[in-house]
Amino acid sequence: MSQIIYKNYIAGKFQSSQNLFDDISPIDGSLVAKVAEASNSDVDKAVDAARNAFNGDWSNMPLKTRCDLLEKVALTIEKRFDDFVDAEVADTGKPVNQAKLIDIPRGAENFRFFSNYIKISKTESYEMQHEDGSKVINYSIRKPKGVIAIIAPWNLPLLLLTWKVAPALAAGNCIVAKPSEETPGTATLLAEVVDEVGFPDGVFNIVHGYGPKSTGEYLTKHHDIDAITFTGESATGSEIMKSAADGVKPVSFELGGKNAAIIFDDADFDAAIEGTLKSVFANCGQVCLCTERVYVHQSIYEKFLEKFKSEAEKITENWPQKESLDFGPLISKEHREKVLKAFSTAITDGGILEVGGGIPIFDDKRDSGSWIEPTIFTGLGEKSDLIKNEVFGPVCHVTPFESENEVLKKANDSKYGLAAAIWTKDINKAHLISSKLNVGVVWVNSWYLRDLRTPFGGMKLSGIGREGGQHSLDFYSELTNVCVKS
Ligand code: NAD
Ligand code: 6OD
Repeated sequence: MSQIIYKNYIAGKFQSSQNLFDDISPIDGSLVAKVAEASNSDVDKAVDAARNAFNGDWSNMPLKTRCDLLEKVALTIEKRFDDFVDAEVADTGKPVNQAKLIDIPRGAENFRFFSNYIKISKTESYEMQHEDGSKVINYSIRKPKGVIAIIAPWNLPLLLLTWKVAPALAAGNCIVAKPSEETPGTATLLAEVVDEVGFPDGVFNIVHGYGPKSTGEYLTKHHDIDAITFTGESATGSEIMKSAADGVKPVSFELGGKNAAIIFDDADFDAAIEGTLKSVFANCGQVCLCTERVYVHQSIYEKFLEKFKSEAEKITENWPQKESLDFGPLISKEHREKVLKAFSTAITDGGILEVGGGIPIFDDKRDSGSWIEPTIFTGLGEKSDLIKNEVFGPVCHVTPFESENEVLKKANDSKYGLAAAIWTKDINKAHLISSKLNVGVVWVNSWYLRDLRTPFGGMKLSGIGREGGQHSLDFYSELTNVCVKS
């Protein structure tokens, strides 16, 4: 079979590059594809193409025509559903079932949702009276910002890329997007879809490459972009903010988390076990919303820990195509090194390894992949590294608590503020605790239930701004107020 090359998509054309880098499968370490690293001059061409398209066809296109194109993108992703699933699974190793149920349908839905949402979005208008008795009307007009630089991560590659691309395009912007170097596949397929659907050249550009001293850094420092939207690590967010500073470019950041789950003694026990297993181990713990700190009321702590451990031990690690697979590998061997380091630090700090902690042995090609065991720790103090720092792997620490005040204090004692899950049948308690948690998203008796109209994002090191519905449109547009005296 001939070697796949993932090319850049610039000004409506697929282009290779002098530098090709390897896209490696985390399943078995095999080569998935060669990827064309965009040079500085490729990024310049992409930004120029986006600027020309913005000044030309795109921002002047009637809203309905623009929205029809976005809807066609959703339909074409659905038409090529299996290609997208295969590419996402090859790059990430995630279970096929997960790619089929979450990643790819949500990738399509992001386009459909924003294509519809932009049509019902509103602006403000106010009436007042001038002192001379005449009427004054203020109204605001929404305008696209221009050229948006998009930097995306590897954990939910299509879902998180399109979560930014779709509202940016819907609002009338043109984009230059850099997917993660770990997961270039579905972004390249998305470029094929955009090409097939017939967008004007330059509206949508994909540039591949690394972050620091490569495509990502050059793009975010580019003088001719109008805003930067980024999802990834908090430390990378800090670097990108520095890149944005000289041009005072607006930034929208979805960053890391160290999310708590709080299980009260009146919770539906089985639902709390099932939900917490999902929130800790989904996508091999590589979702920014994953729970890494589990606080359980002391009256049910022993029972909870025993059941939680026995269910975690049943998690199966298999080839992605197998129905029985619950759990894929980590994204890379480098990332696995970081996760294993967090485990060894936890042990040095006095943590008790309750489940997992190592690398599974398969005696087949998967031993060359980046698999890891689902892992549970107990016994650590609140100041230890495992409780304080994001691991971004399939691991949590379980701690007993006695009172609401105590657990609130512990849950809030974090430099992050992304998400939390609360498990209780007492809805008044759920409302009260939710109002006191310093996070952007709280799930009550559930986890990762999404309504795309709601504000999504984090506080503190977890991000800047909110995305979703009106919040996305607010970032991707500027408002002009018009004051009319009659
Ligand atoms: P990362 O920060 O390493 O990389 C993300 C992207 O940034 C990649 O495309 C990378 O090439 C690029 N990049 C890196 N350095 C750059 C630089 N100096 N300038 C420009 N671009 C640069 O993140 P990751 O490892 O891909 O993703 C995992 C992290 O992302 C975790 O911390 C996770 O919590 C976070 N995350 C947050 C959310 C959220 O919604 N809050 C969602 C997904 C992931
Ligand atoms: O579901 C979403 O819209 C979203 N932004 C999820 C983020 C997941 C983080 O890994």
